[in-house]
Amino acid sequence: MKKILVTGALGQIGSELVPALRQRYGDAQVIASDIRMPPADAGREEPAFEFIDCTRQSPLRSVVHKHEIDTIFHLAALLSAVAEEKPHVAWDVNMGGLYRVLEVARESGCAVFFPSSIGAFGPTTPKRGTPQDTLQRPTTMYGVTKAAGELLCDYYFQRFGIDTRGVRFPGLISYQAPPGGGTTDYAVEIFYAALRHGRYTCFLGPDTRLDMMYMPDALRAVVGLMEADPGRLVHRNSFNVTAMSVTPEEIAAEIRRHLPGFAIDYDVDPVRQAIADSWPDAIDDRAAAEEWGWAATFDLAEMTADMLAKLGPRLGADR
Ligand code: NAD
Ligand code: AKB
Repeated sequence: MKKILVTGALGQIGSELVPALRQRYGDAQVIASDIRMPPADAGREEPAFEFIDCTRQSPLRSVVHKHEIDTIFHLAALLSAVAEEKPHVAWDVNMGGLYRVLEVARESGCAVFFPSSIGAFGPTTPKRGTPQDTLQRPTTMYGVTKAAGELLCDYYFQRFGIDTRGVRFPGLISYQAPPGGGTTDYAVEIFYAALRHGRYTCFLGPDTRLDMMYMPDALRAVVGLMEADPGRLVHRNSFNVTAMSVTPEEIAAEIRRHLPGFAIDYDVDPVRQAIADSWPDAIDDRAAAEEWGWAATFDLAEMTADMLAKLGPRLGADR
């Protein structure tokens, strides 16, 4: 039976991955952790939570021993836009945290899931049909830590036999928790703004094309890869995965099919636009399909319909 630790569990992915893992493996099998404490809202009890700063090895080690953890889903990180504001902190958290997680995994024999990103690519990477194995010269601190993290995970597998696995996620779209300060956050904000105000001012230009994925597909990717037969995995770390390649104009047009009055305008943030321009337009995820059966289920139309249907009542309930 798996015993799982999730770091960065209160973020956009963790707040949905933890319940999904608990549903699959049992509540007692999944320990959530973060450098923040869970919100103290009545009626929502966190069954198993540990406060962990992932840059500190001894608390990590103690929690892994205390709960006899055998698998770590290491989500704690600073995202691309925040990392450009605080590059030194991003290096400490993204690289220092991963290194310490891998060291504890080496000591205890844990498997590790590490999410890389389309941010691990750079302006010299082929932009369309970006191959699984290709040129990676990222020009952001986030991308530097993701590309180095992919290599470090490969190293721990090859040198120490640690079962490291990972995907390169595109921008993730979800309605449970807000995004944490990335370049693709607009693709979540646009739905909140559409439902609350009927309009949205986008910080990326109208034709900025990036890969995106709806959260249910992202959760399936994590579980699918971690449960895959290791004998079939050629790449192990940093599999390209995607579900759609879209622009702000295209998402806005799809929202308008449900909310005809929705309006979008643009106030481009040069920092986030430069980051987006350095990333691919559309990545090729055939290696993930061939090696562990990956296939996305939500396209732009299906994701938009589901987002609006699920988010609407939640925002209504908040008001
Ligand atoms: P997020 O910013 O929403 O959450 C990150 C969490 O890490 C936060 O809850 C934060 O409190 C926690 N954290 C920060 N510093 C910490 C520390 N020192 N110790 C412990 N916890 C700390 O991020 P997310 O969107 O949930 O992303 C999770 C992972 O997936 C990250 O590695 C991110 O790079 C990667 N990823 C995310 C996306 C996306 O679109 N969300 C896309 C590609 C890759
Ligand atoms: C970000 O924009 O930083 C993340 C990512 C694609 O890695 N959403």
